Amino acid sequence: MICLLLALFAHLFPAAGSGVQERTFLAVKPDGVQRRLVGEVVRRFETKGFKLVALKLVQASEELLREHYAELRERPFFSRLIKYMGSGPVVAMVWQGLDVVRVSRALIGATDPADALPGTIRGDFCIEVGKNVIHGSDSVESARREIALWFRPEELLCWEDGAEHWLYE
Ligand code: DAT
Ligand code: MG
Repeated sequence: MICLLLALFAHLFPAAGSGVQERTFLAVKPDGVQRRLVGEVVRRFETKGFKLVALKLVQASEELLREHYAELRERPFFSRLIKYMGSGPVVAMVWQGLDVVRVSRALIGATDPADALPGTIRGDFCIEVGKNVIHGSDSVESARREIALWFRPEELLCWEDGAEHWLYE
Protein backbone atom coordinates (compact mmCIF):
# COMPACT_ATOMS: atom_id res chain seq x y z
CA MET A 1 0.00 0.00 0.00
CA ILE A 2 2.78 2.42 1.00
CA CYS A 3 4.64 1.39 -2.18
CA LEU A 4 1.56 2.11 -4.29
CA LEU A 5 1.24 5.56 -2.71
CA LEU A 6 4.96 6.20 -3.26
CA ALA A 7 4.63 5.11 -6.92
CA LEU A 8 1.65 7.44 -7.37
CA PHE A 9 3.53 10.28 -5.64
CA ALA A 10 6.60 9.70 -7.84
CA HIS A 11 4.35 9.74 -10.92
CA LEU A 12 2.67 13.01 -9.91
CA PHE A 13 5.89 14.65 -8.68
CA PRO A 14 8.80 13.32 -10.79
CA ALA A 15 11.48 14.69 -8.43
CA ALA A 16 10.22 12.21 -5.82
CA GLY A 17 11.86 9.40 -7.82
CA SER A 18 15.28 11.01 -7.61
CA GLY A 19 18.07 10.97 -5.00
CA VAL A 20 18.27 7.80 -2.94
CA GLN A 21 14.81 6.83 -4.33
CA GLU A 22 16.02 6.76 -7.96
CA ARG A 23 15.36 3.45 -9.71
CA THR A 24 16.61 1.72 -12.81
CA PHE A 25 15.55 -1.28 -14.86
CA LEU A 26 18.22 -3.89 -15.54
CA ALA A 27 17.92 -7.21 -17.36
CA VAL A 28 20.39 -10.06 -17.75
CA LYS A 29 19.83 -10.97 -21.41
CA PRO A 30 19.37 -14.58 -22.66
CA ASP A 31 23.12 -15.03 -23.30
CA GLY A 32 23.88 -13.91 -19.74
CA VAL A 33 21.39 -16.43 -18.33
CA GLN A 34 22.72 -19.25 -20.56
CA ARG A 35 26.31 -18.42 -19.63
CA ARG A 36 25.49 -18.53 -15.87
CA LEU A 37 26.30 -14.86 -15.38
CA VAL A 38 23.17 -13.98 -13.35
CA GLY A 39 24.92 -14.34 -9.98
CA GLU A 40 27.94 -12.34 -11.16
CA VAL A 41 25.73 -9.48 -12.42
CA VAL A 42 23.59 -9.40 -9.28
CA ARG A 43 26.74 -9.51 -7.12
CA ARG A 44 28.18 -6.41 -8.81
CA PHE A 45 25.10 -4.26 -8.13
CA GLU A 46 24.61 -5.72 -4.68
CA THR A 47 28.18 -5.20 -3.49
CA LYS A 48 28.18 -1.69 -4.96
CA GLY A 49 25.47 -0.98 -2.39
CA PHE A 50 22.36 -0.56 -4.51
CA LYS A 51 19.06 -1.87 -3.20
CA LEU A 52 17.22 -4.68 -4.99
CA VAL A 53 13.56 -3.76 -5.39
CA ALA A 54 12.32 -6.48 -7.79
CA LEU A 55 13.67 -9.52 -9.63
CA LYS A 56 12.09 -12.20 -11.84
CA LEU A 57 12.95 -14.72 -14.55
CA VAL A 58 10.87 -13.89 -17.64
CA GLN A 59 10.37 -15.40 -21.07
CA ALA A 60 9.55 -12.09 -22.76
CA SER A 61 6.91 -11.97 -25.51
CA GLU A 62 7.68 -10.42 -28.88
CA GLU A 63 5.11 -7.72 -28.09
CA LEU A 64 6.86 -6.77 -24.83
CA LEU A 65 10.28 -6.69 -26.53
CA ARG A 66 9.03 -4.57 -29.45
CA GLU A 67 7.62 -2.10 -26.93
CA HIS A 68 10.78 -2.18 -24.80
CA TYR A 69 13.00 -1.39 -27.81
CA ALA A 70 10.42 0.81 -29.64
CA GLU A 71 12.99 3.61 -30.09
CA LEU A 72 15.17 1.29 -32.18
CA ARG A 73 12.43 -0.05 -34.50
CA GLU A 74 13.88 1.65 -37.61
CA ARG A 75 17.40 0.32 -37.03
CA PRO A 76 18.64 -2.46 -39.35
CA PHE A 77 19.41 -4.80 -36.43
CA PHE A 78 15.94 -4.44 -34.82
CA SER A 79 14.46 -7.83 -35.82
CA ARG A 80 17.70 -9.64 -34.87
CA LEU A 81 17.63 -7.88 -31.50
CA ILE A 82 14.00 -8.91 -30.84
CA LYS A 83 14.76 -12.52 -31.82
CA TYR A 84 17.85 -12.63 -29.56
CA MET A 85 16.03 -11.10 -26.58
CA GLY A 86 13.21 -13.65 -26.99
CA SER A 87 15.56 -16.63 -27.50
CA GLY A 88 15.43 -17.61 -23.81
CA PRO A 89 14.58 -16.27 -20.38
CA VAL A 90 15.91 -12.95 -19.13
CA VAL A 91 16.32 -11.88 -15.50
CA ALA A 92 14.44 -8.60 -15.09
CA MET A 93 15.36 -6.44 -12.12
CA VAL A 94 14.75 -3.08 -10.52
CA TRP A 95 17.54 -1.52 -8.46
CA GLN A 96 17.40 1.63 -6.37
CA GLY A 97 19.91 4.17 -5.06
CA LEU A 98 21.60 7.52 -5.55
CA ASP A 99 22.27 8.13 -9.27
CA VAL A 100 21.53 4.47 -9.92
CA VAL A 101 20.67 5.02 -13.62
CA ARG A 102 23.96 6.73 -14.49
CA VAL A 103 26.14 4.60 -12.22
CA SER A 104 24.59 1.37 -13.55
CA ARG A 105 25.43 2.40 -17.10
CA ALA A 106 29.03 2.92 -15.94
CA LEU A 107 29.11 -0.53 -14.28
CA ILE A 108 27.65 -2.08 -17.45
CA GLY A 109 30.06 -0.43 -19.91
CA ALA A 110 29.76 0.67 -23.53
CA THR A 111 27.09 -0.85 -25.82
CA ASP A 112 29.74 -2.50 -27.99
CA PRO A 113 31.79 -4.79 -25.72
CA ALA A 114 34.86 -4.02 -27.86
CA ASP A 115 34.67 -0.44 -26.50
CA ALA A 116 33.73 -1.43 -22.94
CA LEU A 117 36.50 -0.94 -20.40
CA PRO A 118 37.90 -3.85 -18.39
CA GLY A 119 36.15 -3.91 -15.02
CA THR A 120 32.75 -3.24 -16.58
CA ILE A 121 30.29 -6.11 -17.11
CA ARG A 122 30.43 -5.88 -20.90
CA GLY A 123 34.19 -5.28 -20.79
CA ASP A 124 34.74 -8.42 -18.73
CA PHE A 125 32.20 -10.92 -20.05
CA CYS A 126 31.40 -10.48 -23.74
CA ILE A 127 32.74 -9.78 -27.22
CA GLU A 128 30.02 -8.69 -29.66
CA VAL A 129 27.31 -5.99 -29.58
CA GLY A 130 24.63 -8.54 -30.53
CA LYS A 131 25.40 -10.63 -27.41
CA ASN A 132 26.19 -8.00 -24.80
CA VAL A 133 24.79 -9.79 -21.71
CA ILE A 134 22.89 -7.00 -19.96
CA HIS A 135 20.41 -4.16 -20.45
CA GLY A 136 20.30 -1.00 -18.33
CA SER A 137 17.98 2.01 -18.67
CA ASP A 138 19.69 5.03 -20.23
CA SER A 139 17.80 7.80 -18.33
CA VAL A 140 15.51 8.26 -15.35
CA GLU A 141 12.63 8.72 -17.80
CA SER A 142 13.38 5.49 -19.70
CA ALA A 143 13.76 3.71 -16.35
CA ARG A 144 10.22 4.75 -15.35
CA ARG A 145 8.82 3.58 -18.69
CA GLU A 146 10.70 0.26 -18.62
CA ILE A 147 9.86 -0.53 -14.98
CA ALA A 148 6.15 0.06 -15.72
CA LEU A 149 6.42 -2.14 -18.82
CA TRP A 150 8.09 -5.13 -17.11
CA PHE A 151 6.64 -5.02 -13.59
CA ARG A 152 3.26 -4.60 -11.90
CA PRO A 153 3.40 -2.00 -9.09
CA GLU A 154 2.90 -4.70 -6.41
CA GLU A 155 6.00 -6.55 -7.63
CA LEU A 156 8.21 -3.64 -6.51
CA LEU A 157 8.97 -4.29 -2.86
CA CYS A 158 9.44 -1.66 -0.19
CA TRP A 159 11.80 -2.94 2.50
CA GLU A 160 13.86 -1.28 5.19
CA ASP A 161 17.48 -1.06 4.08
CA GLY A 162 19.61 -1.68 7.17
CA ALA A 163 22.80 -0.81 5.24
CA GLU A 164 21.60 2.62 4.11
CA HIS A 165 23.14 4.31 7.15
CA TRP A 166 26.55 2.85 6.19
CA LEU A 167 26.25 3.74 2.49
CA TYR A 168 24.97 7.32 2.59
CA GLU A 169 26.19 10.38 4.49
P1 DAT B 1 22.41 -0.05 -24.78
O1 DAT B 1 21.97 -1.48 -24.59
O2 DAT B 1 23.86 0.15 -24.41
O3 DAT B 1 21.49 0.94 -24.12
P2 DAT B 1 21.17 0.72 -27.30
O4 DAT B 1 19.98 1.13 -26.49
O5 DAT B 1 21.72 1.71 -28.28
O6 DAT B 1 22.37 0.25 -26.36
O7 DAT B 1 20.82 -0.60 -28.12
C1 DAT B 1 20.07 -1.63 -27.52
C2 DAT B 1 20.67 -2.95 -27.87
O8 DAT B 1 20.61 -3.13 -29.29
C3 DAT B 1 22.17 -3.09 -27.54
O9 DAT B 1 22.38 -3.44 -26.19
C4 DAT B 1 22.59 -4.15 -28.49
C5 DAT B 1 21.75 -3.86 -29.73
N1 DAT B 1 22.52 -3.03 -30.67
C6 DAT B 1 22.79 -1.71 -30.55
N2 DAT B 1 23.52 -1.27 -31.59
C7 DAT B 1 23.71 -2.36 -32.39
C8 DAT B 1 24.38 -2.58 -33.63
N3 DAT B 1 25.01 -1.59 -34.27
N4 DAT B 1 24.36 -3.84 -34.15
C9 DAT B 1 23.71 -4.85 -33.51
N5 DAT B 1 23.05 -4.71 -32.35
C10 DAT B 1 23.06 -3.48 -31.80
MG1 MG C 1 19.52 1.45 -24.52
